[in-house]
Amino acid sequence: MTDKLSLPANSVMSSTDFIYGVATASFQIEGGASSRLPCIWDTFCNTPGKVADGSNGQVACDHFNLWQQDVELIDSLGVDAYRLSISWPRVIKQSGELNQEGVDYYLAILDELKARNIKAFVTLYHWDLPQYLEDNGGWLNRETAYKFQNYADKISTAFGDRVYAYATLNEPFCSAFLGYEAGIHAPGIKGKEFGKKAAHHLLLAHGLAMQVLEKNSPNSKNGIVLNFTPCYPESDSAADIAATAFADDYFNQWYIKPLFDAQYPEILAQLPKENHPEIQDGDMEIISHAMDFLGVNFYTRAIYRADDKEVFFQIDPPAPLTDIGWEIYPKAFTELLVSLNEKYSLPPVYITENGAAMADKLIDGVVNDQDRVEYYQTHLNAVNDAIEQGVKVDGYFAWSLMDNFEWAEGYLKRFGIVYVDYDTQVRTIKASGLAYKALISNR
Ligand code: GCO
Repeated sequence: MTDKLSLPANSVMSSTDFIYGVATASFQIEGGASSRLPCIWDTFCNTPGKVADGSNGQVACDHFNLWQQDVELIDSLGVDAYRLSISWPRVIKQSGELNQEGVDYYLAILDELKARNIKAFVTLYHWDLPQYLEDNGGWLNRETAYKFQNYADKISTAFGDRVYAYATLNEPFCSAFLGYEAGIHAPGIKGKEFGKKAAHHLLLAHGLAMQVLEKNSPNSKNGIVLNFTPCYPESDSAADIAATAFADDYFNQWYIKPLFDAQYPEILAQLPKENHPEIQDGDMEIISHAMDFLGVNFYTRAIYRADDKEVFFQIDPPAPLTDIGWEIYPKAFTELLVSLNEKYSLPPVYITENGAAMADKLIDGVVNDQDRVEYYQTHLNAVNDAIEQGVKVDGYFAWSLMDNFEWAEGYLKRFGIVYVDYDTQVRTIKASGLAYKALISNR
């Protein structure tokens, strides 16, 4: 085990041009729920049995009130950039007009970041869909894509030149599959006939938002953030390999291929008609709008075997596991980046999330999370390996700045490089945070 993070001196990642940042999302940290409209995660949290610890986002890390000290904390880590998301129900009224109070909240944060020379990476949609839109069908309703375009249009106009990079969506796979097919994330809808429909409207929303971002914010870098869980076969058998390729198309390529190739993976033809997305003329052209960057989130891989009933079956991940049960397998990170670079003509890539939940203990004011330091070291190495194999990666964001509301896991899983005591809201930089800070300042 090491308590330091380091990279070779001649690595691109050791240059001051390489952007290091920390990431958060509005619903996971803000709280301040009474000064915004309800979102689908409020409703989901209020449904018994949906969130492991029965918690919600009413207070979270109270970042709504503590944002000034949190920006100071971010600055104290010496990072180049901060990735945050905007709460749609905080900034847009049900009428579709801006809610100036909500906008002012973010303007103050963005101005403070600018004053401290920290680049703002703004995500427009990190899963907190206004509940009134869900009541109207949510992402199963094509209309929601146009509502998103209106939101993107208004907010990017209001933000002016304060934003370094805009991501339209965070992880449309999670919104579509976990939210509308597996039903384990908000809005908790379950059924194979829904997932790809929701995905299509999300991707359409992305393309429509790219149009207005390009117009309103031509100087920012505009793109999307996708998550990937690379798929590996359990054995070398032809059946396992074929099943794994299907899973990869279903979970991963489904969200990237339309962006670069203007089409869905070929497995579309194998899906029952009732599960197909509703594609209208011109949609794929809108979806494949050119982007300035691709954001890649990576945590783990998945292993599959062939299954007679379901095509593929995901086996339990082998050790070593993080505290959330995800296998630690950094090699998949390198292989993912290299394979995406081979398959698609990628714009520059930012690693917009990478990190680990660990069973942290605050002892005498210290969190000695050497396991997380080790995770970061091996994954930074993996990104470096991909760069050496020709992938253009321009930055890396640790997920997360601080412990926060981990969706269906509530507050039970800690991903931060800063520890949060939820009773007192005291923040304590963990050993991993100190190591990250040293890595950045020693460049
Ligand atoms: C994500 C999510 C984060 C999660 C993290 C760990 O974008 O997947 O953005 O919100 O907290 O991934 O599960």
